[in-house]
Amino acid sequence: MNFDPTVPEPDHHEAQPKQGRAFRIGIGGPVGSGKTALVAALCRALGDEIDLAVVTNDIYTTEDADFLRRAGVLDVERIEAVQTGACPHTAIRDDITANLDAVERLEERFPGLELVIIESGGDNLTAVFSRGLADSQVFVIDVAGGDKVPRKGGPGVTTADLLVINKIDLAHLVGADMDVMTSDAHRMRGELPVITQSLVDTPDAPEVADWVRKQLV
Ligand SMILES: Nc1nc2c(ncn2[C@@H]2O[C@H](COP(=O)(O)OP(=O)(O)O)[C@@H](O)[C@H]2O)c(=O)[nH]1
Ligand SMILES: [Mg+2]
Repeated sequence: MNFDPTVPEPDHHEAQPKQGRAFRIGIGGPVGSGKTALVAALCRALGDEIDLAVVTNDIYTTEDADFLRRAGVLDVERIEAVQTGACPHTAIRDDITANLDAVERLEERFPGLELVIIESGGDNLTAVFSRGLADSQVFVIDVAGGDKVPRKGGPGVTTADLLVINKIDLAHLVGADMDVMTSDAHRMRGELPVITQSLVDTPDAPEVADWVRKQLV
């Protein structure tokens, strides 16, 4: 089969008009790269200034939603969990109704809602959000996967509105060369932004929080 992982699958949904509803930011990336930790960081950093809520996507459980509820970063009423079944990719790309329903429940519950952060279940480098679900998307990879990951490409790395290279505190332990990783990332992405961070060193993800603020103006 002639499968090219750098070419995104077709998007069957149109971008939605943004007036009169909360802005939606999708956070995708491989399992374990730090998506839930980033969501928690953004809730801490932005929760007091932005009326926000979160949708998590998990394959069989509500683990990410449970983690966020336990972490106490957001009122539990502001967290909705979607269970995606075997293919987490489908729920953010092809059949997005469960996610749109979750967003709608949050908007009904909080009429002034300004931002919904949607965390994908995450499978691999090919998972990206439909533009019908996310207005803007962040792709999170980590250094533990090795410094080759950005140059492997895939639509998440090449097309996401923001690429986050997370866990840079671990770079020296896994022998990942940050210069190689960031220069490859910039080469693959052209003008699109790249942020490197460690949620251990900067638990409130200040640079990503600033990027989110700019999305909302
Ligand atoms: N050392 C280090 N660990 C991190 C960082 N960010 C997240 N983690 C840890 O990585 C693991 C996976 O994170 P999680 O947010 O659950 O990943 P997800 O599967 O992408 O949602 C957790 O144990 C986090 O505490 C980081 O910047 N540095
Ligand atoms: Mg997660």
